[in-house]
Amino acid sequence: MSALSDLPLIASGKVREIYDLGDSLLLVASDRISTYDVVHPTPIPDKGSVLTGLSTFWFERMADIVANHLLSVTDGVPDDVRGRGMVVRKLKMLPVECVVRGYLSGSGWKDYQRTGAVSGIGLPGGLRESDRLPEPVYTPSTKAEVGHDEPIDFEGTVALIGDRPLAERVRDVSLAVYEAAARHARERGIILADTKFELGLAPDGELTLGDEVCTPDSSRFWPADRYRPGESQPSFDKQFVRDWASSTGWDRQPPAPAIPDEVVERTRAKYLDAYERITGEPFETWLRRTTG
Ligand code: Q0T
Repeated sequence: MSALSDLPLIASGKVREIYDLGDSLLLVASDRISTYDVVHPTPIPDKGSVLTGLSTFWFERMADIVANHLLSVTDGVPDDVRGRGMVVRKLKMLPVECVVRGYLSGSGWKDYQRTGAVSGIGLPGGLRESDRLPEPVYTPSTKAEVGHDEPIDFEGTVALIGDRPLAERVRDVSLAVYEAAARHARERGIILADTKFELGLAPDGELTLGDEVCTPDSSRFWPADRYRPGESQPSFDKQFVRDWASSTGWDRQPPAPAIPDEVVERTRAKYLDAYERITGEPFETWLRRTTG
C-alpha cells in the first residue's frame, strides 16, 4: 500500500486531512484534539480511529435513509493510518453546512436569546439554555473558506444550491439522519444535542452523505446522566481537557498547552466509551476489522 507521505494532500483541517487517490479520496482522522478552537500539541491515542469507526457505524446504519461516500476502511487504506483512514467516493460537495439541532446550545442558544428564533424558525418563548426543542430544527450555515460559517435560513440554502427541490431533500435527509442517530444515542446514554452534515452529489447525481457523521468532532455529545437544562452542559469527550486547560490559567490563545498523561488517558477512555456505547461493540472489534 502506498505510504501516506507519497499521496497528494487535497485539504488539511485542524484535526484531519484529505488525500487524493485518483478516482477516490482518502480521509484521515488524526489523534489531534482541539479545545476552544486551538489544537493541543499532545495527541489522544486512538481518537482518530474512534471517530472513523463511529462514522462508519452511522454510514452503514443510515444507508436506508441516504447514500454515503464510504467505499472502504481496509482496501486502499495505507498501513500507517489503518483504523483512522477511510476511502471515499469523490463528490461534488454542496456549498452548505447542514446543521441540525435537537437542543438549544452554542450559537443556536445565542440566536434564540437575541431573536426568539434560530435560522428563521420561530421557537416557543421561555426556553432555557440546553433545553430540548419541541422538534429538531434544520439550521444551515454557509461554508466559509476562512473564519466562521454564517448562519442562513432555508431560503439561503435554496439560493446557494440553486435548486429548490434539492435544497428540500438536503434539509429532509439531514433531519431524518439526525433524528435516527439521536434516538439511537439517547437509548445508550448519550444526548446528541446537535450535529453538522456535509452532503454532495455523486457522478450520477445521487444525493450522498459525505464528511464524517455524528462524531464528537461534528456534534455535541452530552452524557445523559448529567443533563441539567438551564446551564451549559459538559462535553462527553472533551470535558477533562477543557477543565484541566482552564485550571492552568491558559488564556485560550495559541499555542495550546501540552496535556498531562492522566488527562490524556481519561480522555482516551471517554472516546472508547462513546464508541462502545454507540456501536454496542468492543473497540477491539474495530481494530480487528481494520488492522487485520
Ligand atoms: C470532499 C469531495 O472535510 C473537509 O475538509 C477537512 C480537511 C471538507 N471537504 C470535503 C471534501 C469529500 C468529502 N468528505 C468528498 N467525498 N468528495 N470532496 C473536500 N473537502
